[in-house]
Amino acid sequence: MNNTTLQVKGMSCQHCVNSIEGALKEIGASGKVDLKNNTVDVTYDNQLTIERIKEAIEEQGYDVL
Ligand SMILES: [Cu+2]
Repeated sequence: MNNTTLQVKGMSCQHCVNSIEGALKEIGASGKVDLKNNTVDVTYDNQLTIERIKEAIEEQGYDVL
């Protein structure tokens, strides 16, 4: 398993948390949003790439820094 923490811009409430964590789950990753630090902690296996993960978050309307 790979683990990475991404800085994500635009997350503000529980809706954002659900959108992002849901989108990550959909592609087979597991994400944990930290609203206070504007980060998403992502765990994923080698079937996925960091590019795919960023894309899934950006598709929800957030900017990955
Ligand atoms: Cu929100």
